[in-house]
Amino acid sequence: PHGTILGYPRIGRRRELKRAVETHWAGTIDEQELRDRAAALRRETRARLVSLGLDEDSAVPETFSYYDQVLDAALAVGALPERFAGLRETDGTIGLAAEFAAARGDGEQPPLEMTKWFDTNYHYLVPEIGPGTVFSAQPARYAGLVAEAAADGLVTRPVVVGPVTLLALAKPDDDAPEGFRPLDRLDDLIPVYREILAALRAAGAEWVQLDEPALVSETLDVAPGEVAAAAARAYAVLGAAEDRPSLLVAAPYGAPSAEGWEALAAAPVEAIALDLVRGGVPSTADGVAGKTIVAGVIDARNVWRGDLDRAWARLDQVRRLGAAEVVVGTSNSLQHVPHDVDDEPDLDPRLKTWLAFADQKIGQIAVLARGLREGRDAVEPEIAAAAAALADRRSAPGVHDDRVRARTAALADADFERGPVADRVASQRRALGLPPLPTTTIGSFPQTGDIRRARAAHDRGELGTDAYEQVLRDEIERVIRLQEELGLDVLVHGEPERNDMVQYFAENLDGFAVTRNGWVQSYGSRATRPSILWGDVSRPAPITVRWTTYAQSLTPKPVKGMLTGPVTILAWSFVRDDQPLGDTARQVALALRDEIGDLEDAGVGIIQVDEPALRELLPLRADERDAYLEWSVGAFRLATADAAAATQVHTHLCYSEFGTVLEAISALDADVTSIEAARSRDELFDALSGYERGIGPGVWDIHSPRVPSAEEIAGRIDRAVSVVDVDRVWINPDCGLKTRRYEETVASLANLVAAAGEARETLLARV
Ligand code: THG
Ligand code: ZN
Repeated sequence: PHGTILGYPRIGRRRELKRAVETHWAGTIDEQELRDRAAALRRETRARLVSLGLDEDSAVPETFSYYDQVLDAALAVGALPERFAGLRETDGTIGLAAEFAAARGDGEQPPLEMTKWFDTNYHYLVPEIGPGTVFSAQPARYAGLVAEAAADGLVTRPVVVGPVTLLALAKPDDDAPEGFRPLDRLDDLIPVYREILAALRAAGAEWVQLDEPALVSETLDVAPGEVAAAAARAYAVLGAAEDRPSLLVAAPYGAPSAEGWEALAAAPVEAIALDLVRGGVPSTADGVAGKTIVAGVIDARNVWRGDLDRAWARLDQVRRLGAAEVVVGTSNSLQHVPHDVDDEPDLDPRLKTWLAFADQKIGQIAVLARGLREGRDAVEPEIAAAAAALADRRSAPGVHDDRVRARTAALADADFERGPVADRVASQRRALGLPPLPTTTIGSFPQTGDIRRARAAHDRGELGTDAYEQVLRDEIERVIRLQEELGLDVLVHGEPERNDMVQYFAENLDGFAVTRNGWVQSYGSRATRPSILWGDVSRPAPITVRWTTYAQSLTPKPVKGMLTGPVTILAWSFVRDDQPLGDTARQVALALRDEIGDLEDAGVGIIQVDEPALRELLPLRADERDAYLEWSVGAFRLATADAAAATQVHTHLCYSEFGTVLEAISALDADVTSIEAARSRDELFDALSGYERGIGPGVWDIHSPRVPSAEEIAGRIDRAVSVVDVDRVWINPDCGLKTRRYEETVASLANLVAAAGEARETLLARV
């Protein structure tokens, strides 16, 4: 083909897959019905991609997954952890029951760990591989898709996470000895991939795409040189296989390391896909001359209408590399952007002309592909239209706001500094009078069907604002009473007024737009609608103050004010690409700084500024990390530094790999940090030893419906106080409770409070 994309959203334009999967989990539809609905969704998707211009053979990728593409690859090579072995089908194959159990846990069996996929907001399941893992090819999940498309007369290109990335992302299983690395199993894995390739060819695939983003990352446990060497080995063997489709190896999310590029160029594969938005055009290397380069010039990480003139220039540069053929492509899979701008009736029409979601990006690909086929002249009008939209955006009101710019320009170092920690600890102890091992939650309480329905009715104009707000106040009162009954020490209002912790702020700040159908998969069946940050940011009016003060009016116990931090607001939005991220972050930080001032004026003594995404935005390349940490930590400090010494500033971080950002976490200068621990406890405790601020390592994994026993929680508390000074330890779940049900919430929090109470008594007995 002349143009292609590396992947497409699989959740469905109206989240059809979510509905199907979740009703199956609820037992409402059986497996066959789920499979039928998924097949219908795939057919519709393929037809759409063809109609958008991906109408050549192998231009349409098969990137469907019921849950996660990394899990799919692990299961396709037979790497199902032993604890789920009983869920294999009678013939030994791994079906949907085992797949969903691995993804979500099953009774007493914990699921695979989940962590973020490179520097995106997508989360994958971490394969567990040990010396004893028995690899066996189970290609049916991919071959079935190809056959299904072939039956409709279309040759599609299956996409599989490549063997090197699969092992580089895996973790050693429980039986692995110290020092074992999953990548040590590469030679055992390669023949299994060879079998999968043969099966795909037999099913009718002419091309297979193997995704190897490990080649661009410097944040993995394996060094770039080793990743490159592994790729050289793997693709030498796979390339030499006789019975296989043509191979496209993709290196999305950045530039491959120098060694990685050499290895790819020299490998006996037919095509290489490069991310030419994040990475530059590499220099010519041995082997390029015989290959096709899929030039990823259309940005699949943001929602801006691309600059086609610049994209064309890039294509020209790639052509000078001397490859046999150049195909226009996306920088990476479109799974990280929403489906279609035309599904957004509420967006400002002018803003819409600046945007491109997945379908519009495919339109851009189709234009450039036509240019490659027929010459640039044939597509000159489209290139000019893209340039005109960009020019309009640059000059639009709101994109530059002089008042906002004057404020950021006037910032001085002192604006980023809070007073000495010792003074803060003393003032807060006096002001708050909390017990040792204080208990709290992260902020959100379960969002009940009643709240969701009320919000939806309010959005449709069927429920008046007064009535809607009364629903919210009733819920806040219920949540406060519940926390009082449970005996928690620091209460929250539960955030019933928030649909999403970023979108809520985006709706209340100038410079942002929100979408109606702009869903992007976050993990499994869950998705978010990232906001679009298009202009200079300011806060027209206080946002959270009235909800927090209402909650505080109901109880003598302290109620935490809850804000989302500047880095997370950026990380979970589509950000503007016309100024440095650090500049945008400071604008958001100043808006939050004003909100904190207003909360303090209203008498709120504890304010949490969540930064769950701090780790998430960490650049994949080591040489970009210091600059990132500088602006991100700076933005958090700018938001919080004006708080009085007696005001206790909390923050919350999600996800593992605490160790890699521990220094940055200290530099945030928050008084208390709560952090996810459940899925990677050992690493966290190793990193925490001797930590010198307040810390709440999560003692309840809220990502699973399991209710932890008080004994289990007590064990975790023991562990925490054994590595951190007891005065600094807080007892909390490891994330917000929004997605849990009340049933599990009440039972788990009761156990958490009981375990904290016992730990306090043991401590008192000890002194
Ligand atoms: N908000 C935003 N981005 C996020 C998170 C968030 N990215 C990372 C992390 N949290 C991902 N976790 C989740 C957890 C739950 C859901 C989505 C992402 C979720 N979504 C609802 C669903 O899919 O049904 C829809 C929520 C809604 O109605 O807005 O449950 O918290 N921005
Ligand atoms: Zn969290």
